[in-house]
Amino acid sequence: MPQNTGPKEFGAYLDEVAGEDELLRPAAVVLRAIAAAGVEMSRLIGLGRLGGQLGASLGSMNTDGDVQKELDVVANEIFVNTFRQAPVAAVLSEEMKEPLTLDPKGPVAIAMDPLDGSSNIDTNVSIGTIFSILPTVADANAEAHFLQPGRKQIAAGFVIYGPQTSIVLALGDGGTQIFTLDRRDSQFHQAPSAPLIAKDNPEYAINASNFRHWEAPVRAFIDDCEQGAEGPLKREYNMRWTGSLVADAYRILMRGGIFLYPGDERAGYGSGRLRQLYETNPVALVVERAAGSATDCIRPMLDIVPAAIHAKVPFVFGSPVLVELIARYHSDPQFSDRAPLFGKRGLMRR
Ligand code: FDP
Repeated sequence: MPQNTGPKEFGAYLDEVAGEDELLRPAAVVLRAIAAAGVEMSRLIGLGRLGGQLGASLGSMNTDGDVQKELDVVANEIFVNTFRQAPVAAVLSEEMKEPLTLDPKGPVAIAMDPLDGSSNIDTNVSIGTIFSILPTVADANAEAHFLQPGRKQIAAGFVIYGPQTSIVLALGDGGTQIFTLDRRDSQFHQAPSAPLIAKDNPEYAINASNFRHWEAPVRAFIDDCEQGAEGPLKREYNMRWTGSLVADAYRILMRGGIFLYPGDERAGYGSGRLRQLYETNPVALVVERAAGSATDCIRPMLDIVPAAIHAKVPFVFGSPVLVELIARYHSDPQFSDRAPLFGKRGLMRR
């Protein structure tokens, strides 16, 4: 790890961390492209409705069956075009059914969600671009580059377009760093300190409207959080759900807590809603590198071999104490069994 010699401009940081490494150097080229496209996206999103109907539905669907918004498609074009100038073998995007081969000899492949949180475009809530850079697999087809566990990521993170536009980045062996766009010079500058996720903070984020669809351990955990100091967890919990993964992830980087998008019983939600290659894996890497934990409720997210390029996976991340607690709700019946025996612990509410 290079010595931290103080806040840096994004490009200078990339040069320092990448050095002469044969994979980090091309990754750095891709990251510069992401930063440039991020400036363009930030400007476009900042115009809001002055820029046209960016949140308007196009009537088409993405790979997941979500209705595509104009900004989803524009974002995809902006990023794919910028990668054409970079040493990228293939791009996988939420907006494209198949990976797109660019430079077959390129040493890296990139998976991305060009516009995450698109249901929030019109609401002026932070949205983002999530990216994951992987080394290519020799003599393999484009899909094989992406079907590697998240631990293989050379770099990953997200650009968040909010009151501040920032890049949250984990590169190489370095920790997670944040670079904020200075709109005066259109450059990203390193934040004075790296984010460090609090070991514990009783604040949870989950779409609680799905309570009745969740599996028993998740219902039990949220039930216990809601009971506060009078319940078995014996402390007050706070709840925050932005409904935009990058915004919820950024908050957790800043002050800890736990995020959950578990599998549930709704059709198509057996493994939750979030896609492994361009949502959970990159967020898991920045979370782990900032001293947090990330799992599928039980297994470390970064160790899970993706089942398919657009596979979904249950996702839990945040303060290690809370991520461990949700695993115990899954493994130890004392935590999750609401049978009368356990009712004696005062866990029965419904
Ligand atoms: P969106 O559909 O607005 O793009 O994966 C996409 C995502 O948002 C995440 O950003 C967010 O965490 C989640 O879906 C919200 O899901 P719910 O609508 O089920 O709450």
